[in-house]
Amino acid sequence: MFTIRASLPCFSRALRANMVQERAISICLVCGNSHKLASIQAMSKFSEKKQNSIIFPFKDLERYLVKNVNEMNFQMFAPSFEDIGNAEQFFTPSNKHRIDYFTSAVRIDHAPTTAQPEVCFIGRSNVGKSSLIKSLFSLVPGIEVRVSKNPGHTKKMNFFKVGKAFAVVDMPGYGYRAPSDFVEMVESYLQARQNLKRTFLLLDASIGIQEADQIAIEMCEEFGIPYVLILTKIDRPQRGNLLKIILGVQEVIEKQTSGCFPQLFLVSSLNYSGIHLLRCFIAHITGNLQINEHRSNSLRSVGNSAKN
Ligand SMILES: Nc1nc2c(ncn2[C@@H]2O[C@H](COP(=O)(O)OP(=O)(O)OP(=O)(O)O)[C@@H](O)[C@H]2O)c(=O)[nH]1
Ligand SMILES: [Mg+2]
Repeated sequence: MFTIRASLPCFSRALRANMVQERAISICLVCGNSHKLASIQAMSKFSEKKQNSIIFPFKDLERYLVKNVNEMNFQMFAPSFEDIGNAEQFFTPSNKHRIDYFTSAVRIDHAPTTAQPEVCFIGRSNVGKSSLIKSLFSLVPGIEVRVSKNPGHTKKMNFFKVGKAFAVVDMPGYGYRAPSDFVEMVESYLQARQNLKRTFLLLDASIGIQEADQIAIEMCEEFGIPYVLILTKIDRPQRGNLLKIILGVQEVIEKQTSGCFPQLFLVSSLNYSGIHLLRCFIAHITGNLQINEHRSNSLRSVGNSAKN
């Protein structure tokens, strides 16, 4: 059986060398005050160009791509502004649509039995999983998603309920300071969870695919689960480096994967780049949002190639 654990010692050394030595400060960020870019409505104050570059971060970069790069895969999921606005309602709480932290589990048999479709976020510790979920839920006053500068902060599988529409699971990270029961917890979840619609595997935009990430990709392939790669913290690298990383990851997707969605998603939880698009994607793949027919065709063809 595949295991991430085999790579941990060497991964841990590499990561430790790269880590900024920071003291253990745990930050609990409570999303009470909405960021000026958190909602489509709030963004309407900004120019169309700015809105476009926040919603479709790849659009800002495509003019720098050399001509022989196939841009198709970068734009497979390209909903309209209207679709994106419609998706936002699923991330906006109301009396009839409550969005909140639900429960935590350290074993698959302790996970809640829910019928709703579920999506989960996996990746190296510190890659930004909890921060991304916090940004997705930034329109929910008082919801608590804990993020930390310290790797290995999230120790359990944390379940968030999004009304009756779907559930979101924040996973512990692999690599440095991963919980000792990580493999048993996460692998069993990924293999056994019947309502798991999509797994989002996060990669750091400044680093790209590391050895442990490669193993995680192979794990998703072996399990036959549909998954999507996301580059996090795209606010950090310089444009040239970001493009290099994007092309490298895209090449891995094309050449080494079959269950991975062809389009790489780019996000920054700091400035909301790509967050609205990802909300729309989640609403769509959980079966809550219909989008333009010709676009959803390309999605369906991908869904067919993997467990859905
Ligand atoms: N600049 C920048 N920093 C980010 C971004 N996303 C997360 N961070 C920072 O990265 C650090 C780790 O974030 P978390 O969201 O806790 O990472 P995680 O993947 O949940 O980590 P574990 O729970 O330890 O596995 C924190 O200091 C965040 O503020 C981003 O988009 N841009
Ligand atoms: Mg976390």
